[in-house]
Amino acid sequence: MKHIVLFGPPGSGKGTQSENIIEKYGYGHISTGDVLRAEIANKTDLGKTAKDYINKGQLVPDSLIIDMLDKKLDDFVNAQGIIFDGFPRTTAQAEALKQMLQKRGTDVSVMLNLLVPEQELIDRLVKRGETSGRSDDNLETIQSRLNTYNNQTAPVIDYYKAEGKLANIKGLGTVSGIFELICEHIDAV
Ligand code: B4P
Repeated sequence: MKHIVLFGPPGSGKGTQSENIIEKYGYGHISTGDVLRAEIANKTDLGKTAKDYINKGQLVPDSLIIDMLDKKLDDFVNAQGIIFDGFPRTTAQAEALKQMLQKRGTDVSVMLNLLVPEQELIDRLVKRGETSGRSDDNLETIQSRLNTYNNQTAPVIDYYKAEGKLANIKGLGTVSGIFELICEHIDAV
């Protein structure tokens, strides 16, 4: 089973490219952002807690995310592969993922790191904010999300580099062109 970590700053195309990967490869998909938004919509305890962090552009605490993910993994025991979209976002989450997969006799196959210049990220997210209805797609929260990414999430790149699993991908260009690069890496593992 292939385990693909789809990584990058907010707006880098993780959600967008996940859809393409699912369509072509039929892999299972875990987007922690989507799961949290569903929890918020359903007004669960987790959703109520997560809402405040998301609206401030901060990360939801590791312990909540890790528990949530551990349960979710059991949905995909028969999948040919799993895409982790937006997870891990801290080195503690990366370490937890390693342990969760080890417990199931497996490991991360590759980390695909989408590289996109910061101004492009801001432009994409502001544009998405015009129609998405997402409470975190406004300029102030976008700036905060980018700071959070630089301070807490970017170190995850070194974690996977040290494991020999980092693949950098230019995330600027057409969605289909970027998807071709992604496929080359998925097919190579
Ligand atoms: P996410 O839902 O993961 O949101 P995101 O990082 O903004 O990326 P997303 O996948 O939505 O956007 P994409 O790049 O595809 O997280 C939201 C929040 O949840 C976080 O801020 C955090 O608070 C919380 N959270 C989630 N996971 C967590 C975790 N593990 N730990 C703690 N907290 C967590 O697309 C952006 C836009 O760009 C789209 O409009 C798209 O159409 C466009 N686009 C994509 N590719 C393009 C291209 N090549 N050219 C032009 N536009 C493109």
